[in-house]
Amino acid sequence: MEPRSAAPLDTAYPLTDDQISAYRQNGHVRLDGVVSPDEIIPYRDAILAAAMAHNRESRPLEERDTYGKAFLQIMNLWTVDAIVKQFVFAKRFAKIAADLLEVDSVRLYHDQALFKEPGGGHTPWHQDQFYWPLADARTVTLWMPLIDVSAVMGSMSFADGSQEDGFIRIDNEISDLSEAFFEGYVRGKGYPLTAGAAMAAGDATFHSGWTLHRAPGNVTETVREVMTIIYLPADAKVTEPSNAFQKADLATWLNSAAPGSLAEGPLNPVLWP
Ligand SMILES: O=C(O)CCC(=O)C(=O)O
Repeated sequence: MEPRSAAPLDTAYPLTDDQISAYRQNGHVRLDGVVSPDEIIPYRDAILAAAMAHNRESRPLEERDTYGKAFLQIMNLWTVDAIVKQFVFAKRFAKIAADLLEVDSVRLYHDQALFKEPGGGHTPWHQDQFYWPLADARTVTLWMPLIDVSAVMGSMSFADGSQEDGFIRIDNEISDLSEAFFEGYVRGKGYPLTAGAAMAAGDATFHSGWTLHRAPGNVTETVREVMTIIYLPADAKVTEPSNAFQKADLATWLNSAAPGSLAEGPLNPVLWP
């Protein structure tokens, strides 16, 4: 078999001031062509193979709850495959994250493949940082389709500016309840919505940990293959967990770091510079 290889993603993707201020204002920004169609092919193959090898969900869609129907979620694939590691550690992505967060240095929180299956359900409104035991609002997720996706495959929608509200509600994990609550909340606040749109493989959205977001179900016959990477400022600190999810994340992703100490552990290398 040919040894696998992929071109390093280390060249810069310079951001304009407008892109950085759009992110600061709206809590998300879309960046096209972060990875070229040629560059992404070997990475897509590696992420797909690793995700399928490590997926532990085998129940039919109709036996899962709303969260389970939304996507297959396979975490920290950088730890199981060298090509996936090269993707997750790409300096191009980490520099974009540092520029958007307006910090000098970022580290990894974790990665996740999020594959919305054919017939997969909607991703309810939620805030990511509800799950994270972090004392720092400056977090950002790269969300990148590995194949071209149309709007009806489940591309992301955002409530512009909602990141400013921070922690909105204590008991609001991704569920029918979070969908109902945040739908009313977003309407009540009058946030403009950025609707999900078609994206090419290698385009990306970046959203802040407190930005409200959701995605529609996948009505096509094709799996929506998406890879995500979550970045923290290198000096981000851990906070006392405020729910059971944060407690679990602290142990799983942050090496049970003590509240008040740096959010760092063997799984949280500095990726930029
Ligand atoms: O891919 C999805 O449907 C949701 C993704 C998401 O919530 C995230 O990346 O924070």
